[in-house]
Amino acid sequence: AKKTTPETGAPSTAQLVDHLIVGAGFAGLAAAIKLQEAGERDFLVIEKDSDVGGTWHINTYPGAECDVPSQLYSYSFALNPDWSKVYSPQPEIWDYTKRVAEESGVLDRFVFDTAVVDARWDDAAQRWRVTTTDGEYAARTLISGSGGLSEPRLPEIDGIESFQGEIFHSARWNHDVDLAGKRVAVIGTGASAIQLVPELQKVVGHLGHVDVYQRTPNWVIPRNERRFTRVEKAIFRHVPGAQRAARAAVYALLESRAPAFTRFPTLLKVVESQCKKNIAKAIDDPELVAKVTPTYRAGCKRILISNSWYPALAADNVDLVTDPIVKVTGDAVVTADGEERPIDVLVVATGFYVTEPPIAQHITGREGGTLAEVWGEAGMAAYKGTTIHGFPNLFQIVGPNTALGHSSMIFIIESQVRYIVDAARTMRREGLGAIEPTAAAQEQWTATIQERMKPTVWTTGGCASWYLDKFGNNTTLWPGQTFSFRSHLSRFDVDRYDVSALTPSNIAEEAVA
Ligand code: N01
Repeated sequence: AKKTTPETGAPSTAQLVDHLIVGAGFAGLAAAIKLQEAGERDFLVIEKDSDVGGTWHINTYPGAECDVPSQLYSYSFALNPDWSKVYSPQPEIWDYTKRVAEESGVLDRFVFDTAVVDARWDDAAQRWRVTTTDGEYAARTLISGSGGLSEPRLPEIDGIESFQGEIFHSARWNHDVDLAGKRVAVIGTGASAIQLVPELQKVVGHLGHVDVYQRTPNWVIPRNERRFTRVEKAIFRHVPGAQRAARAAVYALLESRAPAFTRFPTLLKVVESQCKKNIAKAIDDPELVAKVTPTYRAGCKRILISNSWYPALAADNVDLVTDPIVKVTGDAVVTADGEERPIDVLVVATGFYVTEPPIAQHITGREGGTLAEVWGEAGMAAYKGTTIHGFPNLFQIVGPNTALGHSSMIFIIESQVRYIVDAARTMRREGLGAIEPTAAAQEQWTATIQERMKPTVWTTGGCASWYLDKFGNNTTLWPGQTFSFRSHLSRFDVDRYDVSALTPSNIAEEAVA
């Protein structure tokens, strides 16, 4: 990786760069590759961790796999004929991102183990002044691919800091802890927990025990899992168009489900009956059946897929605890019914900061307020989920209302990256130093989205979820088909932006650099 700071201290001047990309996950990597292809070669990628892969590098808990079919969970420009299974395991996805990064020839512009400390828009220079843990940059555009689900949220539970055993979050798995024979508590029953508990149940063995603390049950449908055969892989590799056709079929199937989430939530009853069958197959105990059966509409929270979750809960060495946790002591979890369950290890699978993304605290816009302050007052909002009024030349990949409950985020990421690359081209062609969506454009976009949220299952389904912010607005999901998102972002619509020409002094600054 390129070093920008002498070993002995900070540089006297910031490094000028056209595009500074934050994050080396699927989003940042796609931005780097596509900017390079477009001839925008002056970019750097800043990554706080030690490798590419983002969430697929960090989340190494046992059982970590993708719940989107592998055919769709890859870049359209780098299909992978070698996926081992219908749903890929985490190590394979991480390897894929490493391979794509290497083969695309962008890796020499990645700066690892470096975090953004502060990013401020300098209106006079028409640049982002960015301070990192390893040097300073002055960037024409700031492209944030820092991830929607990247900062672990630890539960606020009385006494949790006094726990004397090992404690870790699902997204920061401590592989040094030998779990065989241990008494382990898992707090949370979301997408991460349902993958890790069945593995944990096996690892602790008959001498160990797992207590799973559930606040809200999820709808969990069967996972249509199988390995790809050698013949299939050979066809994907050698028959032109075969893998693209398989991918298109998966895409069409997933898209056909979108209207049930957005316009016709009663259709999701079908999912509920699938899930109830999934429960009945694995669990006999009527009390446990009642505990795991949700009372809200399927889809209101993310629908989960697993064949091993219910069997794990029914196992002899697992207890599902639904009494609310009141406190954690030095060696036990205490629930409202007065039960105290002793444990050696505490795993918190309690999710992420989503509607208050931590990167927003570090980004200061044209008016001097941080993005966290602006979003804290009114909720997250961005024009087309990507650009933000008051924050010129900032592009947020996986920004507000871009996440999906039904399909692959990589499709969304590629749509946003196309828009960003077109913006960069437009700026260069038209000699623009700054672009910023007008307040009216952003307000109109946000109002339309919030209107479209009204009939969706996320609003009407009768659950509390991380999709909703403190005002009760869904500022995370895209309320429609993914192809309509792509079509909205098919070209950079400069007419919805306030623009300013590159100033002569700034052109001179570039010439010197
Ligand atoms: O986190 P979550 P996650 N006391 O926020 C509970 C993606 N993902 O890491 O439902 C007790 O969904 C909380 O309870 P409740 C995917 O998009 C993808 O599991 O809020 N419990 C919930 O059960 C997913 O949606 C894959 O009542 C507390 C759990 O903790 C997203 O990541 C795999 C609590 C948190 O669930 C997040 O999933 C894994 C407290 N104080 C994740 N606080 C793929 O396969 C929270 N909870 C691609």
